[in-house]
Amino acid sequence: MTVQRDLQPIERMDVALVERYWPELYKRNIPLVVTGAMDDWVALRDWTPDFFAELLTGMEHPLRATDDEGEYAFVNHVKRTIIVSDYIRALGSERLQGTRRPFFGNIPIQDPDIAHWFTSLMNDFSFPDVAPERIGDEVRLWIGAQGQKSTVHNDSNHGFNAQVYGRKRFRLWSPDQHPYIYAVRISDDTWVSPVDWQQPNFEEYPKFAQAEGAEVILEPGEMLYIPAFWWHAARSESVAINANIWIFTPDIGKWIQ
Ligand SMILES: O=C(O)CCC(=O)C(=O)O
Repeated sequence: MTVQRDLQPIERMDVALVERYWPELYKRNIPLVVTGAMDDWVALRDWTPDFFAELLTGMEHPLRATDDEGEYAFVNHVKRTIIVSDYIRALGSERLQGTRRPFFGNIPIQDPDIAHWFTSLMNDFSFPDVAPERIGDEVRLWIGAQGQKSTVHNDSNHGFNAQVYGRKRFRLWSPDQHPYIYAVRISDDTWVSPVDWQQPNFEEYPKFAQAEGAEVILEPGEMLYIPAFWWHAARSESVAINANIWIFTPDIGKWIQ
């Protein structure tokens, strides 16, 4: 039987050290669990499913029809418009047999088309003060049910993903693990893997067994630093609310293979 390599833990570091030693950490190019960065976040106290169900009353939004990103990318490329507050209220309920929910995730809350829904939240969080050379950033909101999962992909920017509510499992692989990931390019700058990283089919993807990954389950108040081009995937272990920031710097190009 093929067995996956052991997963490595991810180093933890207080935000004060992350901010102080950022240039060195940046050069090291490894993920970190950043602690203490959310101690003052109003979001950590206030953001719950009920809070968002109330805040987003009246919002309708087109979403992927499945909260399994692998299924969306490779099987069922469909979106449908949902009433967001109904979706949020149903997050804790059982899924109907054999069905998946949509996913109110990857929501660009500064996008002018929807920003008015989120104006009152903008002082509820602040991400670490790093990357002074940044040429832009983007904050996104993710509210999903237990079992929501993203597929293995990478981003051409640095990311900090903050666990605001519930728990989320993150698996990461360094860029040099690319030969074992089977990533395919599905758009200009999006590379994703068809491998189900939680239940890999080693007959179809035998090299995935050699991939050396690291894993953490983020608890509320913890934040994960994902360096640019690190392969990563996530799964909600409970109803989960996350906010993340993508930081763009001039030195990052595109992933090219
Ligand atoms: O939460 C997820 O499902 C994916 C998060 C992610 O890809 C990111 O933070 O860059």
